[in-house]
Amino acid sequence: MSSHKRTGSRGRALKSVALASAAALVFSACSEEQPVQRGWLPGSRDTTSNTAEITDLWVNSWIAALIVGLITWALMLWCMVAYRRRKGETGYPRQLAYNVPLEIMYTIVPLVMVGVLFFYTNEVQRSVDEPYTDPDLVVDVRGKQWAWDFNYNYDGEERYFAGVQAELTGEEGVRETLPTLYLPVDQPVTFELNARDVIHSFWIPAFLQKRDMIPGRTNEIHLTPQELGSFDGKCAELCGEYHSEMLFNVEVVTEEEFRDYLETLPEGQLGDEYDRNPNLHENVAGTEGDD
Ligand SMILES: [Cu+2]
Repeated sequence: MSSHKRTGSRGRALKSVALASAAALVFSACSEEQPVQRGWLPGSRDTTSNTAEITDLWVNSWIAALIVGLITWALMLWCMVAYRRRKGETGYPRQLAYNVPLEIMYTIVPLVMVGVLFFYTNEVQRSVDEPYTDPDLVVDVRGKQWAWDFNYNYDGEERYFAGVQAELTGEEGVRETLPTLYLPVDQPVTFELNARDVIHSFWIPAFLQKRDMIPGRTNEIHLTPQELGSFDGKCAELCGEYHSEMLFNVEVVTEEEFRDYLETLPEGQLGDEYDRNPNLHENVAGTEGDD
């Protein structure tokens, strides 16, 4: 949402919306390194192939919520003013019970609203989660207490990066020591999200997507980075004592730079053998019937 309009003194409700959004901004920890800021959302519409759709879903949900809010506040105010106690009135006002049309109305209307939200959420989610049939790049991301391993498979070439936990000393320059995920711009990538020990969550705020990493199970994210630049990544699931230090950098670079970077990495992959329970994947996969 690019602008934040306030209409007059529409009171506490708007104020709390503003407060909530300010809090959301603070908690989403937008750093000064983020290339673009636009209102309440990090990144831009074009940061990845999915960010436009997700932005629209978010903004339109807010607009819908605001319209419902305005109607509700107006009705409440109208009741308070029109049916206030007048001078000389005593006792209770006329009591009303079992108004069937009214009850049907306030059952149906919220159902319709939930239905509409469900419909659009489902549309966007299906579109965003549509898997790539043959992505140029597959990154098997392994979350571990409290760092990240990145296994790259690019055109059949396998390379790996073994992440070491950052030491957050409060000094300058720690950012450079964080594990860094490199991605080539404009190339579809499938992230295979795995956890080595406990549940983690893979989150690049500017990409507007976040997904849990669960031991023994592989979740996926499919996207195409569309803008060059540096982004912040982090674990978004409380995973132990140093959860807050489970950070990483994301560098979206040109294809050439990406190839050069891959050359600097050792060949091979860091697979299940480094998991806390190396057999978990097979066992869980076996019971679920996927690979
Ligand atoms: Cu974690």
